[in-house]
Amino acid sequence: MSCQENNSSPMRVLVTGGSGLVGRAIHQVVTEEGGAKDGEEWIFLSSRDANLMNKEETKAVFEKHKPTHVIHLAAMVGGLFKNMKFNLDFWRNNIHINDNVLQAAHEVGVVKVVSCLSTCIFPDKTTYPIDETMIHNGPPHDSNFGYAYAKRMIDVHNRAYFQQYGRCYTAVIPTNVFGPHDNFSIEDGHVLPGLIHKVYLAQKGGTPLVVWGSGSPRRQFIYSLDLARLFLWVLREYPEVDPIILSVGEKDEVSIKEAAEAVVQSLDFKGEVVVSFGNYSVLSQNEYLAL
Ligand code: GFB
Repeated sequence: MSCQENNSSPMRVLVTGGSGLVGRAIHQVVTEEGGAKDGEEWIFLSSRDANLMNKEETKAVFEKHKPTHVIHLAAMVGGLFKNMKFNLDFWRNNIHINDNVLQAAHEVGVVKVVSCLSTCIFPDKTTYPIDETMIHNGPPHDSNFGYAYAKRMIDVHNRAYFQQYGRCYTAVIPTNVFGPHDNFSIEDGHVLPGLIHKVYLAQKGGTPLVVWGSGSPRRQFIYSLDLARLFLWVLREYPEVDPIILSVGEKDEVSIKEAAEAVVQSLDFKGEVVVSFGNYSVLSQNEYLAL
């Protein structure tokens, strides 16, 4: 579905989730790498500016800034284990945020929105290679169904805004993102910042590094600044409503064990490395093997 935005004046871009991992990377590309064009205005929102789960606050912040374009990153996010504990919160909070943001954008006349999905929204049982047409083809993995279904619904919003109002609202599907300003919480964060934090503690305490699980699950990782540059391309050039996958090539997929080895090497960790099922109490060994 190709859409055409009608806007010739310089963009005023509002970035929701502007203080997060991807938001700060976009800020860096825009301010330090000449990513912004002359006359453009970029506004980076953080949770202090508005509670996007609240419809009135969302509407007010959009009316205040009157953006022409939006990069929508704000979301409740977390690593696998936080997802497993709070599926209901991931579903409800993200559904509210997305509905409020997209409707406020529509009401103030935003001509283009680029929202952020995630490769974890794809069906659990699928064929490879995966492409963008497959996101609704079956249930997502059970571990994060709340987050995955909420993110999938952005695609439903986008298609419906196009069908009913001709809006050019689209989405990108990045793979696992890492980079500066990540969430380094061991309990709630993603695997790379979690491992970096754990290596730091193991180095300080002279204790072993414990890598959770079997180490064999495979992931693709994209650096936040690379993703930020791709976001700008999508905002300026990508003319479709259908989402677009932003990932590394399949040959760049790594196992969790290889990811842990890379962290160990980069931080020059000389201690013992243990791959363990036992260290995260919510999971049995069989459940772990499914992740
Ligand atoms: O980044 P992560 O938490 O999330 O990675 P997902 C989980 C994998 O890394 C599992 C292993 O196989 C874990 O057993 N792992 C090993 C660790 N050590 C650690 C550690 O110290 N911390 C963590 N967190 N994992 C999330 C989705 O999936 O990815 C979200 O749940 C979102 O919805 C996000 O899409 C991108 O890659 O499994």
